[in-house]
Parts: sequence; structure tokens; C-alpha cells
Amino acid sequence: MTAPFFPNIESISYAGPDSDDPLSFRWYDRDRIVAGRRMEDHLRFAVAYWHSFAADGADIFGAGTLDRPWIAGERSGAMSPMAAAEMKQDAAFEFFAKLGVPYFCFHDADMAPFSGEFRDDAAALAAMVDRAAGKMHETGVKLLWGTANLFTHPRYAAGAATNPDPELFARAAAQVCAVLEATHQLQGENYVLWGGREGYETLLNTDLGREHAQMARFLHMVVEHKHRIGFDGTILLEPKPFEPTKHQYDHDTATVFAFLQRYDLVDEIKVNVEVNHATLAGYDFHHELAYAVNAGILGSVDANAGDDRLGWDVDRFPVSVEQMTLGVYEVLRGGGLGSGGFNFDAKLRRMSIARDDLFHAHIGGMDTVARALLAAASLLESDELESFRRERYAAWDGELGQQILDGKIDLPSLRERTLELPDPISVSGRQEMLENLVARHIERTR
Ligand code: XUL
Ligand code: CO
Repeated sequence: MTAPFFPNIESISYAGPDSDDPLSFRWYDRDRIVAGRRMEDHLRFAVAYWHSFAADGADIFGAGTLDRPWIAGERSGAMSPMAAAEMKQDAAFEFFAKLGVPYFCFHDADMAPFSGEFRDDAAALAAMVDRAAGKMHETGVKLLWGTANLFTHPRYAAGAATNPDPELFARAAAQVCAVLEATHQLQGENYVLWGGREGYETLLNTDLGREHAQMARFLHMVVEHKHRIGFDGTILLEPKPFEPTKHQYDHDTATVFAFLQRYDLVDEIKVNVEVNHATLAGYDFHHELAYAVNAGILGSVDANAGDDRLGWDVDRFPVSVEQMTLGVYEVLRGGGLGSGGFNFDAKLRRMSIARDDLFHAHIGGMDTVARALLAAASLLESDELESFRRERYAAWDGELGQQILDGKIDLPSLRERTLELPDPISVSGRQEMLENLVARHIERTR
């Protein structure tokens, strides 16, 4: 057992909205019952191993800034890769437990030394996963999802499942097989596939039809193996429109839904909706959730935030209660996240170099989502938005609406009817009134 990485912090507890203690929760009160369930069971928060423990703030312009001794130690040769992975794991589980989150998420490359040589990496992962199982048992922290990193190594530059070379497909399949089994061993509740390099830089060298068919076959293999090993978690795809490639095939929820239907995967795979991916695609976060709920494929959420002035994936911690309220509202209307949760796929800014900044970041994110849950539950319970919506469409339950929807009326008969009747009158959409209504529910959260 290494020395504590966060020696000055015991544990984060709920102190209420009037607290001025920055190292306490003001809204996240895990046992509080909201809309018939404990807050913790609604939100199922997870910490992302990669941003918080496997990255040191390095960006394309400069070196790491964050105090992550296992990264520095491995780089300088002062620590073996395995000793570094163990120190990182100790710090990670210390953090999960002190923060009081029920879940974490990981890539193979986060948890274990990652040389790029499959035999070594698979053995290292197996050892670190056994060790993680012990840590999970000690702390009670569970696994929301696991995933394979199919984007960092140069071999995947032209894609993993969508690579023009089947040898690369096979290499990626081996890796996913190992991480799916590791996720199963750790009783993970989902398995995520984010197509980091599944897309193209230029169509000039790309056979789009082949690449789609390859990806579909890859996903079928994952689903087949899931059933073979008895993994009963959900398989999730994570839409993103671009970055790192110019075009990513899993562009957004609607695109993924079309793909799943075309390749007969719609009953097996759902989506992991990420806030900053939705906004990159030109959508509101709640649009992606509403779309997924309507298609029956909402799986989980990567909670973070973009930046209004930056057009790339900045993965900030969420701070907008309004944005989250609209999102959580769609989740609640859709009946909740099932086996999904809110995973903080978010990173500290490069200047946030104090160790406890990781606590401040997650506390802010958790409070933002928790307050959003209270506002969304209050909105739903008041039925004000729902009754407005019901009324707005009520005529569709009348005679004309039913005839149209049941296919009992055609274009010429509607022309005849229209010739006989006065033109219809429009009614107000009342957008601003409804925006004020949402604001009122947020203001009154307590
Ligand atoms: C990248 C991203 C990933 C996935 C997991 O934008 O969101 O971290 O969540 O590979
Ligand atoms: Co993500």
C-alpha cells in the first residue's frame, strides 16, 4: 500500500445548498429520494480513469502540467510500468472512495501498462484487472463500463474495424475480446465502443461501403461474444461527429440508429450520449437524449461541457444547471438510464495543478447534475410542460388526426376537404413562456 495521494482529504459529504465549504456537496445528497428513487440510483455517477489519472495535462502544444507522479516516474525510468500502474490504481481508488462515487470507467490503456505488443498488454491488463477487483471489493466502487483504446497507437491511424487491412481488424478484435472479458470479470454494467478512428480524413482513399460493412461485422462479433461469455451488460456506441478524424461514422444518435437498423443490431446496442459530442454535432445535449429515448436506444451519458467559443472537444466539467436540467428531464421522461449512468468524461484545465482540484471539479459536476435532477423532477411532477405539450397535439387524437395517422385519408381527399373549409388558425407556441417555466423550476430547487 502506497502513501495516500490525497492526504488532506478524508471524504466529501453533503452539507446543503447554504454551505460555503468548497469541499462538500451542496446538492448531491445520495440518499435523498427524488421521484421515487435515491439520488445515487438515478444518477449512477462514474469517474473516468483516463482524464483524471492517465493524463497529465499534456496538449498538442506542450508538456504535462499536472502532478501525476506515476506518469513522471514511468517516463523518467524511475518506476517500472507496472509499479506506475499500481500507484495510479491506488490513487484512483482512493479518489473514487473519498469522493463517494458508486462507479468508475476505464480503457485498457488507462489501467495497465500499454506497450502496443498484444501479448504483453493482455498479460498486464489481466494482472491489473485482478488487482482492481480487490480494490473494488475493498471500497465498494463498481464498474460502469470498460472500453478498449483503439485510437492512440499509430497502427490504428486508418481505423480499427474500418481499417483497409483485415490484419488490423483482427488486432482490434483481439483487444476488444480481452477488454470485454475484463469488463465481464469486473461485473461491469456496460461495454462502450467509441470509434476514435472509425471514419475518414478523405473520401479519395476511402471505400465507405466496405468500411460500414466491416464495422457492422465487428459489432456483431462483439455481440456474439457478449452472449457467449454470459455478459449481461449493455453494449454502447458513443456518437461523435468528428475529431480525431474529419468525419466519424458514429456521427450522432440518428446516424447510429440508422446504422443499427440497417445491420440488424438495434436490439443489441444502445448509445452513450456525450454532451460535448452533441454540441460538436450542432445539437443541444437534450436533443440527442430525446432522440435516443424516442428510438429506444438511450444507454448512458458522458457528462461534460463544451465551450461556447471553441469548436472542439474541450471536455470541461459540467457547470450549466440549465443545460443539464433539460438533459435530465429527457432522461426522466424516458424512464431513466437503466444500466447506464453519468460518467464524467471531463478533464481539469491545464492550470488546475493542485491535487485537490480533482475534487473541486467532480464536486461541481456532481452538484450541477444533482441540482438538474431536482429541477427536472420538479418540472415533471408539476406536469406543466407535459400538459402543455399534450394540449398542443390534442387534435391529433380527434377525427381528422386519427384518419390521417391510420392511413384512411389521402392527399386528394385532403384537398377536397380544404377547399370546403376556412383556412386553419395557428396558436402560440409559447416558447418564451416555457423557457420561463423551466427557469422557475431551477430557481426553486431546494
Ligand atoms: C473521446 C471520448 C472517449 C470515450 C471513450 O471524445 O469521449 O473518452 O468516451 O473512449
Ligand atoms: Co466520451
